[in-house]
Order: sequence, then structure tokens, then C-alpha cells
Amino acid sequence: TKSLKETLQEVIPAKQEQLKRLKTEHGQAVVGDVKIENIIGGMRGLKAMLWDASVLDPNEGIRFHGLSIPDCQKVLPPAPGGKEIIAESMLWLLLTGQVPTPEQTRQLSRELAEKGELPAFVESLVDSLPTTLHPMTQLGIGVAALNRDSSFQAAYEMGMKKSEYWTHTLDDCINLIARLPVLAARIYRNVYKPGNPLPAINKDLDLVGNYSNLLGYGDNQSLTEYLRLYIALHGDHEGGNASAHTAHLVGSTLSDPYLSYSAALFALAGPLHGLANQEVLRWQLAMQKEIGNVISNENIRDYLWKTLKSGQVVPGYGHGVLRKPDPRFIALQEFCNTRPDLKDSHIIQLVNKTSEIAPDVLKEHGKTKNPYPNVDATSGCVLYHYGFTEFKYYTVIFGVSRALGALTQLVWARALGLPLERPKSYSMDALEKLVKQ
Ligand code: NMX
Ligand code: MLT
Repeated sequence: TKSLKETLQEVIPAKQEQLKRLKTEHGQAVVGDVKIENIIGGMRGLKAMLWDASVLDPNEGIRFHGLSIPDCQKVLPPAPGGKEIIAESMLWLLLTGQVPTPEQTRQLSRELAEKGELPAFVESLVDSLPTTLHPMTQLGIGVAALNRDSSFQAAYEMGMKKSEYWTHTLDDCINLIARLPVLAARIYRNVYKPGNPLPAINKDLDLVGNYSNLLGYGDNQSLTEYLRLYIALHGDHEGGNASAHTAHLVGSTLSDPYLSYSAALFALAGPLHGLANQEVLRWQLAMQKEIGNVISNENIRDYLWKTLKSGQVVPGYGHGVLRKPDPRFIALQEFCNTRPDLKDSHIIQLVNKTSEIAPDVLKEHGKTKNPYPNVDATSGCVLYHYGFTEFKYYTVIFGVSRALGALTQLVWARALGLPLERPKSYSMDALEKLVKQ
């Protein structure tokens, strides 16, 4: 059985050749125009990044190396006894473009479990943080501190060759992915269950099986399977989303993967990005409080208008690229539909009904380019149903997941020798001068 590193070693040369060809033969080809609306509009629509692992189609949603979510559900190996995609098989696909065998997936699970321990100083650091500090801030601090053991940084100081960058980056990325659940679970324990002992890592379990155990939910197979699916599906969303883009930008300075991903986590912590899953639950619960137990179209419509008229966004709706319901939202809803306890849950029924009513209200409101639900419209509400109610923690789970895609790209950026990211900026005066010419 070929290991992950051996598989990568085989696929990298062809990609290096492809990049060389694009550069030398097509470097001057025009891909699109840059309009002033792109420059002042958050670069929306600008085709300006290289990212191989996934592509987001506005109508069809995400594909990972060409595979849709239902394709992945068919071909990617699950955990023994489970059905859902697991982090390891998604990571293998993202990194290599290949579907791993069950054996390769198990081998990677074991490697991650063996590398999962946190250095003692990181444990003390995280334990010393005030429990009032947002769990995402704690996660970012912990991840940054892990850079003390960065293989990339140590080798860079010793003068490593450029051709060796990617192997050290891969070592750091695997170590970080292995340690993230342990770090994230420690933060959960410290903030919400102080004094509870943390179980040891089980070397025979997959990454998310261990994460669920460490969080104290290991006995709940249904929730563990939900977490597996959630973490696989949030893994990558092409290159331009704020967290992955941040990791790429910071990584392009040759900051090590720990520092790069720590920065990405602080982008994920914003309410227009990953924090939306926390905000959705808060909003749906406020709706539930106001409308009581009667879930009617009128009640939901009124509440949506109340939110919009008070100048707030409807959390969980809209997207920078998508123009149809997010297939990740659909996959999570389908997970709920196959389980009777989830199907009958009050909060999930409220989410479903809201997703039927909100698009028309948002269309009538007339601002958002995409009136449909994104993944955050349901992801946290399902956790709430399971009794995992600490909603300020929800984005941390997203943070454990996004490492799969963002770190994949760091490995590839080093393997391809991608340069420092440094776009050109303009002042408003300069733009006005430009259009008057
Ligand atoms: N509710 C109300 N107004 C909205 C919404 C919404 N859900 N979505 C967009 N708009 C407004 C937006 O604020 C903007 O208004 P203005 O012209 O006054 O600035 C206008 O519609 C046009 O925005 P768009 O071009 O449609 O959206 P954009 O690409 O700028 O932003 C989001 C995308 C995702 C930031 C935006 O849709 C939003 O704020 N959604 C709610 C928060 C959310 O669910 N974020 C999670 C995204 C997914 N994730 O996991 O990261
Ligand atoms: C994501 O998963 O990163 C979000 O859907 C936001 C995005 O793609 O811009």
C-alpha cells in the first residue's frame, strides 16, 4: 500500500510540468477584465487565484477534484461500521486527486492518531486562557503556538533547498491536522466541562471518531457520523473563501503552516464567514421564542421581515459565489431526513420551513444576489438537536474541518513553487484619473 507521501511524490511532477507549460506557453493569455466594481466590491467575480483541489460552480456547488458531494458519498471510504465520508478520505482526495483505498484511509487514520498528542506547553497555554475568551480565539492561539515544532521553519533556518519545501510543509500539515481535534476538544472541555478528564486517543479510530470521543459524545454514533459528514463537507470550498484565501496569502510569505492556518482561523471567526453557523442558531432560537410552538408560513415570513427591516442580514442565506441552494446544506438536510429522531426535531423542522419561506422574502427584499440557504443555515442547528448546545463552539468544528483544504493548498503551493501573493492596489483618485483618460 502506497502512503500519502509516496502517492504525492508520484503526482507532483506532472503538475509541476503543467504549471511550467501554462507559464511559458500561455502566460500572456487573457482570462477576464478587471472592472472598478471588482476592485471596490471585495474582488467578487475576479478570476485571480490558482486552486486545484476544488471548484465552486455557482449553480451546481462544490466539486472536489471533479467529484460532487453525492459522488464522494459513493466512492470515499467511510469509518469501519460507518457510512459517512471521513476526514481522512477527503484529505487524501484533496491532496492527491485520487480516491484512497479503505486500507490507505485506515493507514492515514493510524498515522494521525499516533501524531495527535499536544506538547505540554500548549496544554498549559490553552488551560491558562480565560474561559470567557471566545473558543475560536483560543483555537487560533493554540494553533499559532504549535509552530514551535515546525519542521518547515527548522529546515528553512538550516538553509533547505526549494525542492524540499513541500515535504516539510506536508509533515507540518499532517501534524497540525492530527493535533487540531485534541486542541479543539481541550478548549471545549476547559470552557464548558471544566474538570472532566479527556480520554486518550484511540489508535484504531478515525480522526473525527476520536474528536467525538474527546468531546464526550463518542457513545452517540449518530452524532459522530454527523460530525464526520460535517467535517468532510466543510473541508474545502475552492480558493477564494476568506479562510482558505488567508492561509494561502500568509503561507505565500513562507510562514509555516501553523502560522498560516492560525491566521485563516481568525478569518473564519467573522460572522459573514464561519461564525454564521453560531449566528443562525441564535437567530432561529430567537425566532422560535417569538413565534412560539406554531411553525406557520406567516409567522416565519413576519420574523424574516423584522430581521431585514432592522437592518440585519439573515444569517445562513446568501453567498459570494453560489446562486442556488448550497449542496452542502442539502446533504446535511438529507442526513437528517434519513434519521427519524432528527426528522421530527422541532429545531430542524423550523430550519426546513425557514428555508422554504426565506428565498421569496429575500427576493422581494431585493438586495442579495443569492436568496438561498448556505451550509450554515442548518449545520449548527443539527448539533443543537443532539444536545450539543454550546453554540459559541460551533465555528471551532468548522475550523477543524477547513484545515483539510487550506493545508492541502499550502503543500501544493510549495510543491509548485508559487510566489509571494502581492496584488496591486489603487487609490480612488488614481481610479478616477484612469476612467477620465
Ligand atoms: N440577508 C440580508 N441581506 C443580504 C444577505 C442576507 N442573507 N446576503 C446578502 N445581503 C445583502 C448584502 O449585505 C448586500 O447589501 P448592501 O448592498 O447593503 O451592502 C447585498 O445584499 C448584496 O450582497 P451579495 O452580493 O448578494 O452578497 P456578498 O457576496 O457581498 O456577501 C455573504 C455574501 C455570505 C457575506 C452575504 O450573503 C451574507 O452576509 N450572508 C449572511 C451571513 C452568512 O450566512 N454567511 C455565511 C457564508 C457561508 N460561510 O460558511 O462562510
Ligand atoms: C465557505 O465554505 O468557505 C463558505 O461557503 C464561504 C465561501 O465559499 O466564500
